[in-house]
Parts: sequence; C-alpha cells; structure tokens
Amino acid sequence: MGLTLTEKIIKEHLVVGEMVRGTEIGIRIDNTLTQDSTGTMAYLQFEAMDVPKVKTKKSIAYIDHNMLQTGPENMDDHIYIQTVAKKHGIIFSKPGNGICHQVNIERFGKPGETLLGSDSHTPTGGGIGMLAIGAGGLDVAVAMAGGEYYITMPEIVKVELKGKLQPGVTSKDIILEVLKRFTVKGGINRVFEYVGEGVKSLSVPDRATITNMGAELGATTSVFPSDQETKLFLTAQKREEDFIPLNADADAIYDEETVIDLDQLIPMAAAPHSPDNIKPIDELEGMKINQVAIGSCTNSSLYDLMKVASILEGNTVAEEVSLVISPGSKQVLNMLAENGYLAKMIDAGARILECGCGPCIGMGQSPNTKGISLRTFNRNFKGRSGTTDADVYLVSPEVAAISAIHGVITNPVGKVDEAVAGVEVAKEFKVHDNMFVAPTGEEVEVIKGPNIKPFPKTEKLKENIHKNVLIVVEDNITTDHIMPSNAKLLPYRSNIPYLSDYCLTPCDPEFPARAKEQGGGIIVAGHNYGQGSSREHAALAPLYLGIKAVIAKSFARIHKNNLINNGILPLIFKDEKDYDGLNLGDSLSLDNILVGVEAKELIVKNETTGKEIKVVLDITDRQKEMIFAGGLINMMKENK
Ligand code: MIC
Ligand code: SF4
Repeated sequence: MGLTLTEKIIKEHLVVGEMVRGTEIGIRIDNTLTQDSTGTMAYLQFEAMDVPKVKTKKSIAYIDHNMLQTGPENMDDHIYIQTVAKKHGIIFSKPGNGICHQVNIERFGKPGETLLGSDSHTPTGGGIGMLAIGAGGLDVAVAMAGGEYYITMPEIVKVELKGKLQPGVTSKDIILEVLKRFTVKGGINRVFEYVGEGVKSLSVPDRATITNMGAELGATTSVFPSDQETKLFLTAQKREEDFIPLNADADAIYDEETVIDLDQLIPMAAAPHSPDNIKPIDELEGMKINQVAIGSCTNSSLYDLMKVASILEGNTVAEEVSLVISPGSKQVLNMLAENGYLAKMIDAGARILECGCGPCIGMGQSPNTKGISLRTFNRNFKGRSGTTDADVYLVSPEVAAISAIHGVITNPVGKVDEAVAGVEVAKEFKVHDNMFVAPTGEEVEVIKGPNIKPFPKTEKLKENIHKNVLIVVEDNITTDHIMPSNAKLLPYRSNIPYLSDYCLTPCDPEFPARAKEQGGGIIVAGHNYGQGSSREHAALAPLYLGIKAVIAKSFARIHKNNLINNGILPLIFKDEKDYDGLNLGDSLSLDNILVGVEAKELIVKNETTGKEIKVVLDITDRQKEMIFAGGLINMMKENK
C-alpha cells in the first residue's frame, strides 16, 4: 500500500508509537523556530531544563512581532532572546530581518524535514515540502532540548487541484475556498495534502500562502510536494543542495478527498469576523473602504509585492484610503528597493512599514472607528486589528491593490491582468544573511530586563475542586479573546501577572477581577475553544488567575495542549446539551478527581441547580501523567 507525503515524512521521524490514525505518536524534530512574543516564555522554560546547547539541526529565534518599542519592554525582550540564543546555540534573526515564516522559507526551509515553531503559522513551511507544525512555547523548548513532539496521528485530507488559476485569481482564493468547505474547525487533527496537476502551476510563495492559512482550519499542518518549482525556488535562494524530490505514492490512501477546479475559482474574501466567513468579491464589490493593509506571513513575498507594485504603478491611492505595506523580509524589501518596485509603491502613495508582523497583530495601523479594512492577512477576529468595531476583510494582494486605487472593494479580474502578467518568482534572490547572528560558542551573559518575570508555577493535581463558573462563552472563542494582543499588551508577553488583568476581557471585562476575587474558578465554553494562535499566554494567564478547568464542547489542538502542559483540565461535555445547564456563578464540585482522571471521565455536580453532568478527558496516557503532575515541567522534574 502506498503512502501519502505526510506519512512518508512522519515515518522518517517516528520515535514513539505507530502510524495508526487517532493514536498518539512522537516525532523527532529537526528544526525549531520561535518568535519574540512567544519566545521569551519558551526560552525561560528552556533555561529551566538545564540543557547547555540545543539538540536540533537548526534552531532560530526571530524578532518580528514586538517591534514598536514604545517603552523599554520590547527591546529588553529582544536582548534577552539574543543573549539566551547565543548562549545555547540558536541562530538569532535581528529585528528588521523579517517575519519568521517568510524568512524561514527563504533561508532555511528544507523538504522532508520537520519544523516545530512557537507560532501557529509555522505550517507555512509546508509550502516547501516540510512537515511544519505550530505549538506552544514549552513544546518547542522540549524539542530544542532534544525531546520528541507528540501529536495525534492525523487523518490526511487530499486536496486535488485541477486546471490553472485565471488571471486575477490567486492562491489566496484557493485557501479561502478550502476554508469555505472545511470551516475553522474542520482541520482539527488533520493534515491537508495538496496534489494534482494544478500544483505544478503554483510557485513556492503561492504554496506558502495556502499552507500558512491552513492554520485557520485548525489543521495540524498542510503540505505540498517538493518538485521542480521547489527546486527552482531553492536554487534561486542559492540553496540547491537542500532540494530533494518528494511526493505521495500514486496509490496512497487518504481519509477524505476534495477537488478544486482552479479554472472555476473566483476572487473571494473572508468577511468579518472569521476566516471561514467566505464571500465572493462580486458580492462585496463597491463597498467603501478606509484602509488597505498588505503584508503578513500570508502574503508578503517578493512575488506578491511585485504584483502589488505593478498594479499600483502610475496610479494614486484613493483619497479616503490609507494603504500600508509591510514587506515580509529584508530580502524582499532590499530587492524591491533595488529593482525599483518600491518606488512604484511609494509613488502611488503607499505607506511603507518595516519588515515584521505589524498591523496583523495590532501593532499599529489600527483602523478608524467602525472602519472597513481590507487586509492580505490570515485572521480577522473581532478586535484583533486594535479597533473593536472595525470590519476586516481578508483578501488577495491583487484585490487589495486594485481596491486601494478605487477606494471601494473591486474585483481584479480583467483589471490587473496586464499589470501582473510579467511578474514571476525571482530566478535569483539577493542573499545576504547579515541580519542573522550565529551562536559562537563563547561564554555569554544572559541579560534579563525588569519586564521579564518568571512563568507561573503549577501544582500537583488535587483530589477535589470546588469552584464557581467564572464565565460562559460561545463557540469558536479565539486565543485573541482569551489573551488579547495589541500594541498596548504585546510588550508584556514576558509578564504574566500584568497580562492576566486582560484575560478574556473581550468577552467579559469583569472576568479577571472576578477570578481574583474568588481565588480562581472554572471556564465554560462552546466548540473549538482556543482556536487561532499558539500563544501559551492563553493558558498561562488563566493559570495565574487560578483557573483549574475549562469545560468545553471541544477544543482547538494547540490550545488544548497548552492547557495540559500547564496542568489545567480540558474537560469535554459528554452530552453537549449540558452546556445549557451551566451559568455564570454556578458553584461546581468535582470530587474524586484522581480516580476520574485515571478513568478519563468525571462527574461535575452543579451545587446551584443540584444537577450532575458527565465530562470526559480526551487525553493520552502521557498527558494524563502530565495532568497528575500539574504540567509538563513538573512531570519532567518527577521523571528525572
Ligand atoms: C498570531 O498570528 O496570532 C500570532 C501573534 O503570530 C500568534 C503567536 C502569538 O500570539 O505570539 C500565533 O499565530 O501563534
Ligand atoms: Fe505575524 Fe500575523 Fe503571521 Fe502571526 S499571522 S506570525 S502576527 S504576520
């Protein structure tokens, strides 16, 4: 029986378990990446493991999120990461070098290898044929220390691409189509594997847009074959030696198949406030816009930005529109400067930002009150832009650029064909790796500024929990709700006590105060709780506030792992209807917890209503041990 590409890479890296769908497997991690806003916690945890040098092939620490530096906190974090990286054998990518996923695919991505990153968009690496997975910082720290990474052996979805995209339609529209079909929770414990004739016509940057935004499906990852296009890209990056051909066997067996006819695809947008709220551009055409933001790890490659520049050339951004462009990397910006495309953008009236995440994570450029913002990014959760009542539409660079000129949402088909016709992926990239700092092996003093506070400690699981319901939230609550990030909060990613005062405030501003007053409690949630980012802070802040358990209809993969890693019980309603019976302030009793966790089924008594409900723990035996120990670090200490 043939193997899928995913199975082939997993087989090469399998350390624990067998490739049986739904069972837990441990895989060897070749490479890791961190970024600054999850990195400080990851490195504090790595330091606690007492491992002198990382054991991976390559580990890279990027600075790309917190770059506004409105106070000393950001740069304190950068210096901590730079010094800790140098000490432990980690390559440091200086601020300004670019967004981790864009730079990683340019300079380090290697077909057939594994990559674990403390950022949910790490699957971008699947565009170059890697098995690239996002995780919490602690899991990345363990991988840097040589430990395997555990996942549920995923189901594998075959996405067959037929035909060829029409001018004005892009790879962004392919992933929007996949999101329309599968939704933001359709990818949990699944890998999306792209195959078929249509793959050949997609360049590596096109593919990376798709694998990047595959994160929005909740998928473990997405992957493309490594073929002639991959070889061309690696050769152009002067890394031809990193190429190996890789694809699925012709008789590989998939768990589900879907076919996308590229010829039929049309430009689309993800409408507010979810990446799966897909609408055809035609339906939105003519809507007045206030802002256009082009960039992010989804669409900031040289190829994308040259198309944008070509559309803008000779035009002027509409009077009432602010257009901001953030190039994905120093390589991209440098080449745009050299080939004159940067001048075309500036001339049209674009505001050029530095290479980084910027507006994607609300680090500046928040839209106006009730503003309409068109973004080439991957997430449009309510409030993520920094403006609570703004409406954010996610679109391709083509839609963004043409709409910026017209001042209204505009279908690019027939309007940009000529402009973008000549734009191709570079045959030779400008390679000058001078913003990477290599670890030298010398003695390094790790510098921790006053903003860097220790991560909260966890304790062994207790026999009973008697606590109140502190909040009841609906389906698809994101980690942006649980631990909001914006220009005001991102500087405090190393300071959990400070951040905890903002925990879940987009859902209920009183939550942190209530949690503190009652000495902790229980969160009740709907489906897909914790979707979105990998930020461990969405578990660490509740931990700090004394949250003992979350009872939900279902959980997103990374967030569930982060809860378990920190000793918080991720309980699932056995009967979903019981969600309706729990209300804010209800007093809950969980008794005989140790026995219940062992059996992976517990009884929750609602002392307020007198009703008993059943909840289950969908965890592996390894995770059970972690829950008993009160989290991963405690478990590691116990097993020493
Ligand atoms: C995001 O896009 O939400 C982030 C910011 O990159 C996060 C990481 C973080 O919260 O620091 C992610 O995607 O994991
Ligand atoms: Fe940065 Fe946005 Fe990408 Fe997250 S999604 S890594 S914030 S550019």
